[in-house]
Formats: sequence, structure tokens, C-alpha cells
Amino acid sequence: MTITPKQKLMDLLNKRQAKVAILGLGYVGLPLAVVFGDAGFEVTGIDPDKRKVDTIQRGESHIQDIPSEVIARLTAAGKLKATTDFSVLREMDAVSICVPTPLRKTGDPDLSFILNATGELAKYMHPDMVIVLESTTYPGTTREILLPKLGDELGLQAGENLFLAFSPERVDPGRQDWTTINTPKVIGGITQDCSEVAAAWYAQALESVVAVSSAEVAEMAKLLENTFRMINIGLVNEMALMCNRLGIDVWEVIDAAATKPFGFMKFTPGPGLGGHCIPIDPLYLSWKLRALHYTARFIELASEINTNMPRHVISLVQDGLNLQGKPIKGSSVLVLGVAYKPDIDDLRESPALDIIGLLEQKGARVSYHDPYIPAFNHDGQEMACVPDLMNAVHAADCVAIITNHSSYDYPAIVDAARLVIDTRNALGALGKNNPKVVRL
Ligand code: SAJ
Repeated sequence: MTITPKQKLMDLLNKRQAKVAILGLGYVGLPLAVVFGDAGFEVTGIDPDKRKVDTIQRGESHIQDIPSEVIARLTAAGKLKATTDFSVLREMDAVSICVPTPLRKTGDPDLSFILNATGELAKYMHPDMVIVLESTTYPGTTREILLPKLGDELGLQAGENLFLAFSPERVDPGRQDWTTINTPKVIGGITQDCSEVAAAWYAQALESVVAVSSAEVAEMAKLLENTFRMINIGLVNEMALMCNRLGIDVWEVIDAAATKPFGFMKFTPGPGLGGHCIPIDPLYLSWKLRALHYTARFIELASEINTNMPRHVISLVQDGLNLQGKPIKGSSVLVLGVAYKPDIDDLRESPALDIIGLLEQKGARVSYHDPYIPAFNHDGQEMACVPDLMNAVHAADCVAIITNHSSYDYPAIVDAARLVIDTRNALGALGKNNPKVVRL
């Protein structure tokens, strides 16, 4: 009996003899390359960024969650190598695409990274490959964009001699409890056979693979996960605005609601929504639906509320300074924490950047401190972290806690400051009924 291409590929995957390539060696791709290498596959990481490739080739890691000794071990064992040369794809059997999906300045999806990766892959495609897209994108991308370029235009047939699927990344940088290997992985293919082959591949390396019936289900599941977060953060942000008007402590309200052991999930208000996932992924969904003449009202409203939180923070600064008879214009404001969330060094979409810009527009003299970010490009100029935190706290007319890094000595900061705007309840009880503390 002749063996089908699917059976041949499944056999290679099950024996871990399939040659694996990971396109994109960022916070998603490199951990994925490591788990496939650890499972015994020979993995080639491909990235146009020569610095990333050279780092890996030296046996070092450029990703905070992957220690260099892991890279050194895998490269020494011949299980991992990296290159900028896409032509190695012609020898590959299984390829995972882990490239960024940002937004354009217009707020529309930027698929350029997916299109570039797909275009390179199309040059070297051969029959009987399994291809998995991991980049978060709108429902339909795998079928509408990848399938024509990797299948139809090359005479390959999904489910016959091409196995194409989508599997959302669920990497939360810095998290130790849920990692690439133990976080359940959803996978959906263009056809049932595609789902089966892709799931069989990932099941060799990951603890739990959840095969779904289509790529669209997998694409949409990811968007539900992150839209759920974005909308609930928008809800608590609006609760903060309402409590502010009612003179009620929103933090106490949320803590009280969170005592409910079922039917409630705690989110906390903040100065806005940062990161490269939560503020962005839902807009891929609302963009797709607009093209279908449907308005995703929850997403648009939550996005509006979250985007407006930096302005609310400015009004708190203004009110706080006003109580001390100081105009915002000419006052010195020290922003504490500019990363988009505590204890990481990532600035992407951080609300702190909007807050600094808005304060400067009002004429404040703004400086910042962040233990994870020594400097960043602000309007074409380099803005550097203040060298001495407590000196800066002493000198400032107002200290605004924007990102509540756990390393800060909050009692000392409150003690030394004239005025503190606490947008994260970082001070806890220290901030309650304290005349020099204004809370979100
Ligand atoms: N934020 C709030 N209130 C909250 C939670 C978050 O204001 O209650 C803010 C954060 O300060 C930050 C932004 O929202 O500015 C995003 O925070 P996040 O905790 O969602 O962190 P991310 O962006 O790193 O989200 C990632 C996502 N992971 C992936 O997309 C693979 C998300 O799906 C995870 O649920 C999240 O990590 C997580 O659980 O930590």
C-alpha cells in the first residue's frame, strides 16, 4: 500500500526527524525554537536581524526568558542554529512563523512582517511541508493571505501536500509559572488533515495541544483572549472615572468585589493600556469587522476609555498641584516607572510616554525614573533616567507613580515627596487619606 504524503510527514514528525525552522527569533520564536530543540528536532532559527542570529550562534540569548546556557547547550548539541539566509527553507519540513503584527500609524493592521515572511517562504516551498502561523492577526489571515501564496500559486493543495495551520502565541514575557512548554496551545488548520498534522508536530514538544476545527477558530480564540482583557481593563478604568466623581475609593470597591469567589475576575485601573498585545490585538478584530460593515462597539468604546486615561492622569496632576497653589506650567513632575507594566523593561505603547508628552504640552518640567529603562528616544531626543531617585523625589513639585515596579521603596518616596499621584494604588494604605497623595 503506498504511503501518503501526510503519513510520510507524520512519521517524520513523530520520529522527530523532521527538519524544523522558526521564522522570527523574538520573545515568541526563540522559546519555541528551544522547546522543539529540547524535544530532539534539529531546529534552524531564521531572522533578518543579524545581531539576533550572531548572538544565538555565539551560544547566547537575547531574550530575557531564555538563559544563554540553554542556547549554548542546544547549539553545541547541533539542535539549534540560526541564520539570516531564508534559502535554508528548501530543506525544511516544518516551519513556524513568529513575526510581529503591529498597527500602522493609521491604526490599521500592519501585515508587512507576515507578508515578507510568507514571500520568502514561498520561494523555497516544496510539497509535504507543515506551516504554522503564530502571529496574532485578524480571522481569515491564514486562509486569505498564506494559503494562496503557499498553496494555490505553487500548485500545492492544503490537506494533500501542504499542511497549513494557525496557532496563537501565549507567551507572557517574564512569567515563570506558565511558559511555552506548559501553556495549552490551540491549533487550527485550513483542513482537518492540516489541523491533525500541525497538532501532531506541536504535540512532540508541548505538554498540551488543543486542536480546533479551523484556522479561523484558532485566530478568533486568541482575539477573544486579549479582547476580553482589554475590555475588562476598560471597564475598571471607567469605574475609576465614576468613583472619582462619586468620591468613592475605586480600589476598595474592586477589592470588595474580588472577595466574590465566583463570577468575578479582578482587573485594576491604571494610567492607560500599554504593551504590544492588549491595546493592539482587539483592533485587528474591529478592523476586520468594519470591512464587513459591522462596528465592534465594545472594542471601540473600551479603546476610547483606555486611550483617554493618560488625560485623566494629567487632570489629577493639575488638581493636586492646584491644591498647593501651583500651576502645572513651570512645575517639576517626576514620572516614576515608564515601562508598560511593572518589573519589565518594555516601553511599547506605554501610557507613560503619552503622559510625559501631555505634561510637557502643559508646560511642566518633566523627568523620569525607571530602574529598567536607562534612557529612551523622546520626540527625537534622548531622555535619560534621573541619576538619583531620592534627590529627584525631594526636588519635584509632584511625583507621578505610573508604573509600580516592585523595587521602589514607596514609604520612603511618600515621606520625601511634596505631592504623589498614585495611578496604580502602589502606596496601598499609605496613600489613603494622605493629604499629599492623590489616587486614581
Ligand atoms: N493592565 C491594567 N489593568 C489590569 C491588567 C493590565 O491596567 O488589570 C495594563 C497593564 O499595566 C499594561 C496593559 O494593561 O499596560 C497590558 O497588561 P497585561 O497584563 O495584559 O500584559 P501583556 O500586554 O504582557 O499581556 C500578555 C498577553 N499575552 C499574550 O498576548 C500572549 C495576555 O494575553 C496575557 O493575558 C497577559 O500577558 C498576562 O496574563 O499577563
